[in-house]
Order: sequence, then C-alpha cells, then structure tokens
Amino acid sequence: MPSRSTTRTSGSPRSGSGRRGLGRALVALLVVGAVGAATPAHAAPENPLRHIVPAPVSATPRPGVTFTLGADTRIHTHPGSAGAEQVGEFLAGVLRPSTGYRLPVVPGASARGITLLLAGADPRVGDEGYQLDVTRLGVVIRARTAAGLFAGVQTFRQILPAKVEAKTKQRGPFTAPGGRVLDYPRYAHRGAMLDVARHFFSPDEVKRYIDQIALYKVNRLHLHLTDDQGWRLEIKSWPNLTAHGGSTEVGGGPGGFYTQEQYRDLVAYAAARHITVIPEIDMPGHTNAALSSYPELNCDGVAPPLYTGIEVGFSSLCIDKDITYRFVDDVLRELAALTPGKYVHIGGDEAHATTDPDYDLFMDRVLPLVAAHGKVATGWHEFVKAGPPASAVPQFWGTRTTAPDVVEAAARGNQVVLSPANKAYLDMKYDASTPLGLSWAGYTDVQDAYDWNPGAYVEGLPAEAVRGVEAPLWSETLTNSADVEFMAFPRLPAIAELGWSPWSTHDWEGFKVRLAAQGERWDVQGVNYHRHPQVPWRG
Ligand code: TNX
Repeated sequence: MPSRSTTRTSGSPRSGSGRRGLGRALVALLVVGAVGAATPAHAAPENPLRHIVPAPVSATPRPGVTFTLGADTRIHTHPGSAGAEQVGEFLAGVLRPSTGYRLPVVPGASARGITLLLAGADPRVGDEGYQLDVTRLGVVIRARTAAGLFAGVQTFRQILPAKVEAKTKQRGPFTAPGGRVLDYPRYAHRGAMLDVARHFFSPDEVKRYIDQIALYKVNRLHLHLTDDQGWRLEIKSWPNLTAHGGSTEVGGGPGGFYTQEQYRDLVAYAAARHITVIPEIDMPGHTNAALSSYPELNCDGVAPPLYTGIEVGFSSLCIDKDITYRFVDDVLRELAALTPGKYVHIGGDEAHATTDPDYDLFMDRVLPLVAAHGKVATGWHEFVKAGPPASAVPQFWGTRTTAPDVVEAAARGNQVVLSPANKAYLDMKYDASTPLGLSWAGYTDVQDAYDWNPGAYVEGLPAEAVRGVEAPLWSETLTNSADVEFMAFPRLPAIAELGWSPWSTHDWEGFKVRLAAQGERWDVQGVNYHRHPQVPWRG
C-alpha cells in the first residue's frame, strides 16, 4: 500500500395575462428605484447591507428607510414565469415558518410587498445577477433570469434579521434596511464538492448541504460518487457496483448508495436552488470498489477485497481490456441520461497505479465517450497531460502556484476551475487542534481560505482562463452533517465569495465581520460551524 505522503505536488419568460398592469407597475417601480451613485458595500456605515456574503458589487443604503414584513405581505412574481414563481415559493418557504405570515405567492408586480420581476434590471446583472431595491413600501428584485432572482432572494434573506431562518414562529418585527443592491458574479463556476464515497451521506444530508451552500450563491455541486471505498450511484447495467461496491465505507461502516430515482431527486432539489450537479466517476485510479465488484475489470481477473482505509493511488482499471471501455460507456450512458447539466467529471487524479502511456490510452478512449453521450468532460488537472479537447475543464488542486501543464492547457483553450488544496480544501484542518480533517496540504485557517486571488493565482495562467473556484470536501474523517458543517463553515463562504465578488471588494477585515453576522444565522439554523478565533463572533 502506498503511503499518504505520496506525490501530491503539481504542483423568456412566457408572456401571459396581466402584461399591461405589469407595465404600469414597472414604471412606478423604476421611479421609486432611482437613487444616487453606488458606494462599495464594505465602505457603508453600520447597516445589515454591510453583512452580505458574498460581498455584492455595490450596495447603497437609503438612510432612515426600512421595510417591514407584515401579516398581509404578498410575494408578487413575474406573470407567466414558472421560474419566478418557483423562486417566490422558495422565499415564502423560508419566511413562513418564522414569521407565521401567509405570504401568498401571486402573479403580478406591486410597489407594496415583495416583487420578483424578470424586467427592468440594470443590464450589468447579466444571467445570474440581480438588482434589489428596498423602500418603505416594498422590496423589488429584478433580474433577467430566475437564477438572478434566486440570487437576489439570498441577499434579501441576509438583510433580514437572523431569526427569519428559524423553523418556528418568532416575534417580529421582521425589518430590512432600505437601499439598493446591484450585484452579479465574477465567475461562472462557483462550486462546492462533497465526497460521498469515503463516507456515504444520505439524500437528506446532501439536501441539507445544498440548502446551506445556496445561501452563498454557489451554483455547482460536484458529487464525488465513486472511489476506492465505495460506489454510490446505482448503475442498472452493472448492479453489483452498488450491491457490493456500495456496501461499506472508510472505517467499515455500512456505506450506502443512491438509487437512480434518489439521484434524480437530488439533481432536481439542487436545480430548484439554481445549483447544477456535476457528478464524478473517478477513473482510472480510485476504482477499488468497482474492481472488487467485477473480477473481469481486473487485468488478472481476480477481484480485490473491499477497501475501508484511506490510502490512495493503488487501484487502476485494466487499460488493455475491451470490457473496461464497455463498462465506462455503460456507466457514462446511464449517468448522462440522469444528469441534465452539461458537465461530467471523470476524475483522473492520483493514478499512481497506471503508467503514463496507459493513462493517455485510457483518456484517449474515454474522453470521446463523454462527448458521445452529449457531455463535456471535467477532471482533476492531471488529465491535461492526455490533451483533452479545449472544451474540457481541468480542476486545479495543486498546493503550489506553478502548474506549467495547466498553463499550457489554457493556451490550448481550456478554462480552469481552481481548487488549490492548501486554500480551498475544506477537509484540511484549521490548525493542529482541529479534531477532524487531514493536513497533508497544511493547515488552512479562515484567512488562508479567503486571502488569495483566483484571477492571479497560478503563475502564467491568464485571468480569462479562470472559469471559477470550487471548495472540495473530502470525507475520509467525516461521517455526518455535523462533521461536514464544522469543516465547511466558515470556510465555504470564503471560497464562495472568491467566486462571486469583484476583487475590488476583497478585504479580510471586512469579511471577518460579515462572517460573524452569518454566525448568528447559523446559530438559528442549527449549523454546526466552527467558531474559529479569527472571526469576531457575536454573542
Ligand atoms: C487528494 S485531490 C485526493 C483525494 C483525497 C484528498 C484528501 C484529489 C484530486 N485527490 O483522493 O480524498 O486528497 O484531502
């Protein structure tokens, strides 16, 4: 068995009835919405508009103005848009239990109450941004897409008191500060990864994490579905992958897997929160669970035992056998049919038991299979050595700031997602005293996770080649939601802010104060966050 200290180097909305009424209401709203020049959020005086994570592009307070939710507040959504209505129902779902108000979601637009409109937004909002206006009478969120409205709703939640997050009725008032926010993301890919292979997490545990990351405008959930210790997705043409390969996990626990129906439900749950699932089938290494399930996938025809340790780099699919590619083709076919998102992650990391020529041969056969099933490949950055097509997205996970092969891939047109292990790996211990996690990439405190610029991080990698950032959470030492939350909070919001906020807002001193405000929300939500001493937690 190789040792753990191995070479981890490398470094239209449908138009419907009520349009005329909508037009009139819009004119009124645009007049109400006119305010002066924006100031950066972090320079504003004490005001909940200052507590938004990720920091918005601009936030301008309306001093002395507040909006208060009332028992008669209605949520008006752009007529004829199912997407806007779904966002309205999401907001109502958050606010009804804590306020006890009915908060009906109705088509229309109004200067009173809450309005979610797919019209009239500043064009700078693009496809995922929004404009939020809070006046005495009402709250209006405008965007060009439902995704933008959803992002605006996350901001609105954060400027209401933390008690709105409660699952039981709270005492009012529920008041938001007046102001205008104009906001849109820096990067297209703002990801979180959850390793459900080393330890299995139930669908409800995954949904809980989805809800937590959605609040920070994360728009990709990468699920690491297979590894040496477990195969977690039902593949109907190869049933032993889960029957046997899903039957354990690190430490020898019971493991588990998602049926295809459960996986579809997770994908839909994420989609309702404007998060696209990127499923990963890690290969050709990290495949002991598959090799143990089907002897014919092994070069010697002998199935190895199931594995419950945490070493890496010892397994490989058999590169020379045709059945290997029938297997991969079947898995990718079923996976692609279940996955609406355009990306499929094929792993490719730590293939220490595969020779370099074999690795190339493998990727040369597998990359076309991904395309044949209508998907675009993403993979751990090692796969750039196989020369993937320019559409493929390497995920950089090195601990250094040099990665010549990744820079070369960018020169060939590949866009890169950054997950530097010593910054973005949420499974690294905060410090020596952290009871969970690993430390092979070093300790990563909250400031470490926050203080790096994705646009100027890897030497020689042009800013335009960066597609975004992702925070992986590997689960060798994590067994339940409490463990996941302890490692992810407060560092996940740091990576989420690097993915969303313009670099001009970057400021550790301001960020830690904004995180402290999030802590009040996590207290109410029951999130088991780590009260790391770098953050001036309140209370
Ligand atoms: C490296 S990062 C791995 C995983 C481990 C992780 C633990 C990468 C692509 N591979 O197999 O779980 O370190 O931090």
